[in-house]
Amino acid sequence: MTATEVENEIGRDRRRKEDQRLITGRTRWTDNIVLPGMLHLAMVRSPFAHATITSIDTSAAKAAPNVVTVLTGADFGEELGVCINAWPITPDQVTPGHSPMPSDRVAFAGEIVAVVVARSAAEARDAAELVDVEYDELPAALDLKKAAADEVIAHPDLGTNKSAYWVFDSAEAGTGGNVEDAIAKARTDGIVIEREYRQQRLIPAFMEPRSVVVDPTGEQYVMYSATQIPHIVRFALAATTGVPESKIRVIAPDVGGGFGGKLQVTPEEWIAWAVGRRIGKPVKYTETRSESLVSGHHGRDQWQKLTLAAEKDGTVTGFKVELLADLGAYVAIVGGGVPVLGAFMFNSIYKFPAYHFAVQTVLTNKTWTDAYRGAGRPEATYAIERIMDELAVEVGVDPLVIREKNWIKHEEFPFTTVCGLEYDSGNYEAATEKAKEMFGYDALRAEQQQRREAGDPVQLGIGISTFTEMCGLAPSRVLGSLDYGAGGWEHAAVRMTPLGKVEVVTGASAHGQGHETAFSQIVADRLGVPFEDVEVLHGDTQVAPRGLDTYGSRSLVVGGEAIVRAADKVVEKAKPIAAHLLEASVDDLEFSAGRFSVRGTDQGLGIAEIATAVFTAHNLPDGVEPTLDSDAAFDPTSFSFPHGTHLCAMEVDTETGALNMRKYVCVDDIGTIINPLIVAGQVHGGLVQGIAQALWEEAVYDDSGTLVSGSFVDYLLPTAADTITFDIDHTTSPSTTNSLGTKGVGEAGTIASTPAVVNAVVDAVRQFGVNDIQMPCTPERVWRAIQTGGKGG
Ligand code: MCN
Repeated sequence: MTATEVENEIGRDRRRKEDQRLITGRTRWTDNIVLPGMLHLAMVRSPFAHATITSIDTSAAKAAPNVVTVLTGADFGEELGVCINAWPITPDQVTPGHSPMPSDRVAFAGEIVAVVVARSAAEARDAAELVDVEYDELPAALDLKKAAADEVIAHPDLGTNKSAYWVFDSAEAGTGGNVEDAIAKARTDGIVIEREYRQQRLIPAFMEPRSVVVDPTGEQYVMYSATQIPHIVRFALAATTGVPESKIRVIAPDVGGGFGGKLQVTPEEWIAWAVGRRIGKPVKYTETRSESLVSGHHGRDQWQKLTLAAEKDGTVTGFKVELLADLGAYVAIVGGGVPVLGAFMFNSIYKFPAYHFAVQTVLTNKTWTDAYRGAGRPEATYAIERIMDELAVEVGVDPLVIREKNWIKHEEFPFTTVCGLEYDSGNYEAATEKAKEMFGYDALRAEQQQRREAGDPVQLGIGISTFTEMCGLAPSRVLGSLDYGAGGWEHAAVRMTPLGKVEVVTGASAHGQGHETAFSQIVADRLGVPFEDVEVLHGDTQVAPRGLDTYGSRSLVVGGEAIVRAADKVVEKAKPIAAHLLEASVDDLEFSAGRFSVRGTDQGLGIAEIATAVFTAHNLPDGVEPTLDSDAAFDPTSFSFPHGTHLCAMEVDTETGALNMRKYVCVDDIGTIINPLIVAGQVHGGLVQGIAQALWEEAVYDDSGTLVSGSFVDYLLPTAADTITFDIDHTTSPSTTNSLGTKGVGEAGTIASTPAVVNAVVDAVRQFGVNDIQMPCTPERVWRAIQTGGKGG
């Protein structure tokens, strides 16, 4: 490999090194783990959304073949622990107690009431059917609006469903004006647009169901779990059970996706931990897909009431957002925090002079909600991008014109928004210009006009979404100011081995993002070593003891920068050794492409040779340690703010409501790109998830609180066959908050695409009086909206 190739690792299309083992079945998922004497667990779950447990008879199940025991919440008492809620968003938040296995009352259909321990998973499941639980059904709080009015109480002991009321007001915060004044002025002398949008409930659907193995037989308690957050799981177990962290090892082996859905210390993990400790043998639990859908946490589920005030020319003067957010039956680890994250994004890329945000989080008798890809930001982006289209209609201009009038100009960066966030860099003009060109915007608008005039049964809609998001979940101080339970730093270690290879240890815990490849590229670039010589270790609290895991598109901007810093320290450490071995002064050395050279001579030494010299330690300068490794933790001063412009062309058959996506263009600005191939994969996957919210996915409950869409027959998860080929490209405004200039990408596609698609659908049928269609925009909803002039959508 030449030095030029090494230098160009950043921005290079490397195939993912982890894929070989992931897609050829040569890895070991949690469910593949087999330990001597291991027992298997099956959960008995409530069929009722809300009921008192009057009795549990486990005798028949206990007598079933190869059943070791059956345990209920009462059998454990306090030993079972409680599920953690890490983020009360207000000091007076009403938070129901959350046992992993309640013994008195269930609060959602799917909640665990007993666990069967047997010699095989099949026998455990069969025996679970024999557990006889008597329930007294209670009225269930299911509808979000009715629950917010306390019509039926989800947890009778609390007396209310209202969990927390969290407000941000720019006038009070001193970041902007008074929104009520702006609205009042616009009512007399401008434009006021009021809309109510619904974010339906979604279910994170990962390829590998959740699975956990607990081994209590050694010196340490070892938990293997298909989790995004091994470090947080270890912390939670240690903090709540009194077992020191050193005695707990959590291993997330290769994990088959998470999308936020594995960002939880789950009841199943608590139960497996407690059962393993109680019986002193290794235990395994792997959920079925139906269990995953009903009891893994759900996402979104909001009503958004919006009031936008503007001058007659479309210059926005104020934006008021009132949310109802459904927490489900319990407050999950960041359940209440999701809408709070979103609060800072409703102003998106725009310069709003006044802003007011209020969210009421509400308890219901449905599965608890938490982060799902984007967490708060898709909701915010949807609201603002939908209502900006409405403003354009009111003013009578192209929706792009309204956006351009209100967005932050590229020369205005860094820009402090009405929420008090400082956006470090961006160029909305460049991304939009590029997207328009790729899309053939003017030609498609002309075709749309022709179809309208001709009364073509197939109409064309054009949807726009110009977005930004705050990701790279980090600045610990900012998270602290929001009372967020944990900090946001990330840790890395870089170690050179005796043979000159490199081990990188990261606290980020990949579950499909390709970190091993991208992080290898960073280190190969920084140390000038071949990409193949870098090994990335992660996902095991014994191997990587420090870390805060993967979510919020943070791994590259926070974890990647920690790696850069650790690698740079290794170079600094190697420098005096190189000078000593080369018999030169440190000041005369330069480091480039993996080699220390003495300026003005042809003398030099590769960093790999220095690593070997350090290992033998035969000839080191006095006082120098015989190791070539270092570590670093990074806590950025701000979030990262990727942005982009997405354009969607949608054909709508007005006679049937059938939709046909014709074109989708996205131009994202994620600063410096480490691996374009990985980024393309992230964008594609993200787009499909966002489009799925717009068109297909919805968790539906019946009147009794049963999840009707409890299988993939009814929960419409798209496949590649349901989507088109996306045209993706990038512009580059490097971030100034990390030395690589990168911004996160893991959620961008999901955040941006939902409003682009719904805007396209609404744009196609607006001439029938339609200004909203509830998601998912099924053909039936589209058809009804056309028939009723918007009322049936
Ligand atoms: N990357 C890059 N250049 C950039 C930005 C990112 O090369 N400018 C690369 C990174 O090096 C990394 C990947 O893209 O390999 C994603 O990076 P990042 O944006 O830092 O996101 P995280 O690694 O922190 O991943 C979390 C993010 C989130 S929040 C969800 S949800 C999500 C997602 O990643 N879930 C996923 N992508 C997923 N992809 C898969 N396959 N499975 C999931 O569950």
